[in-house]
Amino acid sequence: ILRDWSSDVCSSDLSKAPLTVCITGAAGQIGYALLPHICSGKTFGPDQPIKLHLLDLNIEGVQTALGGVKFELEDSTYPLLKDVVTTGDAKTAFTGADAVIMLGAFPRKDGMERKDLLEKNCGIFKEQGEYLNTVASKTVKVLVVGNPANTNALIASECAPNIPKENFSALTRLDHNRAVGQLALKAKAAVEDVTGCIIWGNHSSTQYPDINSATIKGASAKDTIKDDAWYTNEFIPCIQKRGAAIIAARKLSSALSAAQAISDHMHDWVLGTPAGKFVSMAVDSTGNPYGVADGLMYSFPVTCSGGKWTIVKDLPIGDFSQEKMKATEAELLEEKTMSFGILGK
Ligand code: NAX
Repeated sequence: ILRDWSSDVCSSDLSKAPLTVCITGAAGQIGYALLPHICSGKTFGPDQPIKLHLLDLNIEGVQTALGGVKFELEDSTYPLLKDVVTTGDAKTAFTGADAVIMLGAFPRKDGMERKDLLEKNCGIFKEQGEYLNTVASKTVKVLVVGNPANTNALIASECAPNIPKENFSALTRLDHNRAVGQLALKAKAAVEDVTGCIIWGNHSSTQYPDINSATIKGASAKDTIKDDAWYTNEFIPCIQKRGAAIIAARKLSSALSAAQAISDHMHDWVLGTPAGKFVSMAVDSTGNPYGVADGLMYSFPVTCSGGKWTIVKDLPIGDFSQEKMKATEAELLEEKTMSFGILGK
């Protein structure tokens, strides 16, 4: 069955057809925090029934833990939740999937070089991309979260030529939400009054959190704050290194806020961004209006409507921004060269 993403998923008959949502790495900590968003209707709409395909490693202990998650889903009696499949087999997990959220990736271990990490993840995302290509819905929407998220998404997309490139994305919404949150704190404003923050580039410490187009209660954020030194010396590094700060404090990486961001990303992609608001998504850069190299999975400001994202055009880019956007582009180009080399492309 092909899902017509251009229709309003919340309306009429489509709300009756369950959406098959596959989550990889579902036994991990983000999976645990994300499931309530999806099953309660917060992510895909309050009248959208869901079938879950939960994938994790085919290892006994991991599959037992995943089974425990299924027990808890049963005990939660979510009215929208129609079925839960747990599996260690990627082909089973991706079969018929309308939406795929890829949390599962090989974690960076002590002493591992970036190339080693890319090598491990190239293998995973090549194989999973090939399965997506053959057994997922042809209109599937894929969000890659597992790091290095942008390049993993690029590899999955490369290995799934039957699925349009625009159906793949990587998560930078967490970075975006962090920027909104910090700006609101600085301005002593409500988060809903802050709009127009942008994350450019990679979900890594080279990302560029840009507030030059941001507004607070309709007024320029920079004019409201009047503190450029804070922006360059505190805000930008804070957002770039927020993930590390959370690991240092919690001894675990972000999960609560990551789950919220994933839910926001899928919600806005499927159901649309509110009028006058844009968000950040890492998407195919080909043909972008900001001169970023084609063929990367680069984070841009986007609006979404009818299940499709569009890069917001004509935003002001000064020399400072240009330099930062180039630096993160260079890192993505390097990751692409390395991973395509590993794949022999
Ligand atoms: P966890 O280690 O808690 O869970 C990951 C799960 O994935 C584990 O259950 C593991 O068994 C499973 N897994 C590993 N390889 C797999 C494979 N080949 N197929 C299926 N399952 C597999 O990590 P968690 O905290 O949930 O984070 C998940 C991923 O999100 C990590 O790669 C993390 O780095 C990344 N993050 C990305 C963020 C982003 O903004 N893009 C922010 C949050 C997070 O740090």
